[in-house]
Amino acid sequence: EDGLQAWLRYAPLPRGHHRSSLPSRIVALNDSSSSPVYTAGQELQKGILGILGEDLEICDSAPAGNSAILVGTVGQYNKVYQDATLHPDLSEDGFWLSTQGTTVRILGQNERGVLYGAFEYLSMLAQGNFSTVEYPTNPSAPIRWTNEWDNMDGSIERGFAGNSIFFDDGAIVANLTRAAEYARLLASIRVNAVIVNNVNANYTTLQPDNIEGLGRIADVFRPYGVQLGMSLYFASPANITNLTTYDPLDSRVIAFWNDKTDEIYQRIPDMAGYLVKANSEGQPGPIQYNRTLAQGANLFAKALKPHGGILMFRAFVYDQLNESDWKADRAKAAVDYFQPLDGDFDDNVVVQIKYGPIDFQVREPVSPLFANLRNTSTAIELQVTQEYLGQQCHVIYLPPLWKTITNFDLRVDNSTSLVRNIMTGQHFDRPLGGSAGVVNVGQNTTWLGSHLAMSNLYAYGRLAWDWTADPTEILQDWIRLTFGHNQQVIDTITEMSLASWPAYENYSGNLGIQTLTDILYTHFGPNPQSQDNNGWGQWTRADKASIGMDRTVSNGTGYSGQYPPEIASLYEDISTTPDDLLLWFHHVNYTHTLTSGKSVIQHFYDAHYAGALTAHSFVGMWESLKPYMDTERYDDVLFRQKFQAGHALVWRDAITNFYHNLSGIPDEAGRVGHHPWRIEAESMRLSGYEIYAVAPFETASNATAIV
Ligand code: BDP
Repeated sequence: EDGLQAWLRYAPLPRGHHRSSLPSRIVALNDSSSSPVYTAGQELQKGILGILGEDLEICDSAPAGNSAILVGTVGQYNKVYQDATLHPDLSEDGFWLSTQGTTVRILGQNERGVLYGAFEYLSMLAQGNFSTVEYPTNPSAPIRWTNEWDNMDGSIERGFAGNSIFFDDGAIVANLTRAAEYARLLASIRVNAVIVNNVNANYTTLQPDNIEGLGRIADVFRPYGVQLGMSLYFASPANITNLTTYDPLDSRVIAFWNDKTDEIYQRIPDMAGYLVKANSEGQPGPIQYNRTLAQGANLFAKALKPHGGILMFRAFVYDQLNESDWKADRAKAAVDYFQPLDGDFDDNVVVQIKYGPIDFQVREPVSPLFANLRNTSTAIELQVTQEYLGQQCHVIYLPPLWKTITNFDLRVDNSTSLVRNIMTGQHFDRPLGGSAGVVNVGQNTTWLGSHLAMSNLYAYGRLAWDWTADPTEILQDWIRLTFGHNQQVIDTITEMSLASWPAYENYSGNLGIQTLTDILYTHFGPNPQSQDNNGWGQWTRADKASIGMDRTVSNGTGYSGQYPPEIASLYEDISTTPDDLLLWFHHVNYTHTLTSGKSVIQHFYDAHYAGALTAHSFVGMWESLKPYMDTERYDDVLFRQKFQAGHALVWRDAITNFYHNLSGIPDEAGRVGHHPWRIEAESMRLSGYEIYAVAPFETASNATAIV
């Protein structure tokens, strides 16, 4: 149980679940090994052997209505069974699943859909569900992608599970077994494309041998119906040709990208498209040439168009800010840059928008850009990798966070306009839309560096397919598939998971102040003062008496005015701003009273203690599962839970001490700064260790540690 099989373990179904009559064979209507229909047959065979111990043969035809699991597209099915006139209501990638006694039919709108249906059936079997069903299911959106921030040298930006499974030393790795295994996992959750290299891209990706290497990745993805996409470095023409420009309107630059794109499609005819980060965090872009972001995006969109490719263009564009300019607000940047360009993007451009206006913080309001682009296709960008959220060393089940965003009603034109309907293209009737999850899997056998973190990847795919799905049901499917059927295991992991995001918010940054993490580099431990005096525009604006960023139109940066009127007035008014976003929108005294009746500072103290206590309780909860768990995963998770419990204390004390020192306001419960029972490492008799002063001071008690 090293985690490699994730939720596709096909563990034997415990006794008591078995059902007597099973279909007696598998009929796969395409026997070419690169076909997802062929893969579906293989996967069913392997899964049923594991789950039920039956070794079914695979054949390519059988009389209709026979005892068989039949897999194929609707087209293939109706061709073979000429009397059949089955036309389930399917859209692209959708499938129809029918289980009637020993006749099971899994028909896809396309081959990828067939494989999705096979995985759905296997998931039912693995969970002991033998019910009779017959239904079609279709995706919420065509774009259900992951982004991997893998560098060509094999490192991964914000990856916490070892080096890349795709790249090493400037090239594509020779052994792509893990890449194929990853595609299998993704197909089982209906993710249909992967951007394999970092948004902070490198022009070397475009060298002929690397295109060939990317072609090899696409080859191992293909049997799983997963398409490959790639990130581009905007200034590439000026790096790999003798051009001295990368101006998107220069005909030589246009020719370069057209030719390069043709070359790539020659090797990878089904390439999904490109992802471009331009004019952001030092990346070059069209603005260097006084061209608009839309002109920059359309350069690639036009090159992709003849091949059916999609250009994902990131809305994460902002400038370094001058901290002394109190009206400067990075949260406003995306709307400022993109709203004036609405309607200027080609039809195969999708603007990829992070869920909040800043950057994957523990709590952010919805990015107002979703309400500001009516004539542009959009997709939401989420992070499965927990960059600001504990980096897989803290357990956080993310779907409840995602749901606060996707279920949010932006009230465009004063009527219902849920983010999930905007980003899927439905609301503004756009041809494209969907989601990109930044996953950053690595070579670690657990994929993400932590067994429990995989619930987030599983849930990402399930939600991308259906944003109305329930996070708890998804979670419990994942638990059964990953850890088995024991009710205590299911209940305990559910309880931990559902308590996890609120706990992390409590001890890392609450009331909308953002994750008070080290903002300048690691994004990991507490470092509240790094939030101010930096050009990155993530500011607490805390002083001796008050805290929070006034983003109102009347007194602040004007950010709240970027929302449609009903939402703008909700946030403009301190009395209607929800407490959990109070400090995002308003600058208040520490003594300001929340709707709970507590002061802001007392809430800070209490929440940090409560959050740390919850994190501590996870250790005991996990220990209670020891009798029902394999040692390998039990030990691995226990180690992480103990780390989290300790790190939550570091967080608690760092943040409470910091604001206690700054405000001088005592904790009503007398806890902050008083831990008489604590034994400091530096007070012990030391041999082989030295005491050293820690900076920032509040990350260690007494500002000292041992080394
Ligand atoms: C920031 C990450 C950085 C990414 C950037 C992005 O720290 O590594 O390159 O976002 O999304 O949060 O482009």
